[in-house]
Amino acid sequence: MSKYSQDVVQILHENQPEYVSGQYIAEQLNISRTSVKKIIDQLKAEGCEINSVNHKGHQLQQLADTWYPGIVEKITAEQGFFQETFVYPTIDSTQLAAKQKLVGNHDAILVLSNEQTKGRGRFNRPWDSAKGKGLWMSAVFRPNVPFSMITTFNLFMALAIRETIQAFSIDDVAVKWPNDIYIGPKKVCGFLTEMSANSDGIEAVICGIGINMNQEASDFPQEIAHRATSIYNHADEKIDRYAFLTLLLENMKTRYIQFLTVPFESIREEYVKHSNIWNRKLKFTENDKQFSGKAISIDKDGFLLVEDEQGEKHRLMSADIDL
Ligand code: BTX
Repeated sequence: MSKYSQDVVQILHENQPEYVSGQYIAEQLNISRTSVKKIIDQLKAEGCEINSVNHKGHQLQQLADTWYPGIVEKITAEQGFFQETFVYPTIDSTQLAAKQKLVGNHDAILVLSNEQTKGRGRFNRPWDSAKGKGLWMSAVFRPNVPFSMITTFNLFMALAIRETIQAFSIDDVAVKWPNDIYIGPKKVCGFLTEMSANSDGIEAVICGIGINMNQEASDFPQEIAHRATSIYNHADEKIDRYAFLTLLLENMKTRYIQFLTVPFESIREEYVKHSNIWNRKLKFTENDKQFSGKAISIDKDGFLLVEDEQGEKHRLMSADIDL
């Protein structure tokens, strides 16, 4: 891959939907027109749809299913929230990378990878993160808030993620408290919030988000195929990963500011309305304990109130729920 291919793709992207001449690109990058032609051929080979017309030039129609760092950085720069952005073609886990990056600075950081080889959910469970199919990302926030507020962070982020997926899905998208987003009976996204703290207080909150964007049903490993879905399965067309990322980051920023400025109480009704756990029998696993029951409500601190089959009440901060 030529070291100029990132620049070429950025020029084409900035000028979309216009045609850009090979001559113009060559001049901008101080390379030959033959080199430009080779790079354009490479970009087409990796999946970019580019119209090349004699005497007109090259018109980008669609980017390949990958993250081009320059384009991601442009999105984050325009948005002005994350000071540092790291983009990888492949990595073990964006969550591990984010935890390493946050040491020694105070920045808000975004880590994205086109593929994860060791994506992890809660309790170290594997998270399937196929190459080019989803959004595998970790975001580091630096809230200056008391420990007690952190329990609700996840709930604000849940709404940001839900409304972004809903903007691309024909079918209803719901939050499954506390860590998943569902379309119908299947999981389309899992996310988790971890915290790094020292004796002075919270150092960082690291939010890891895995969203199935463009998988076909047959792309999922057999173990999860019956309970995983992608947004594409509920949309008319392939999800444009850059449009999706732009909206997600905007929604996360808005919900983050809300998290800092208003109590969970102000979004509780909205959260409850978009949750899929009401009026049904559920199986809960909390630590090693299992019981069946029903969800009654979410309290002002974001804890789930549950009544088990014996009529006993529980107040859960986190749990696994089988629908
Ligand atoms: P979780 O523990 O609630 O969910 C993990 C469970 O979800 C797995 O045990 C499996 O049954 C199922 N699962 C695994 N992969 C998928 C998938 N692609 N789609 C649907 N279901 C699946 C939820 O954990 C939190 C997941 C966070 C993942 C992100 S990706 C970016 C960041 N990096 C990283 O390593 N983790 C986070």
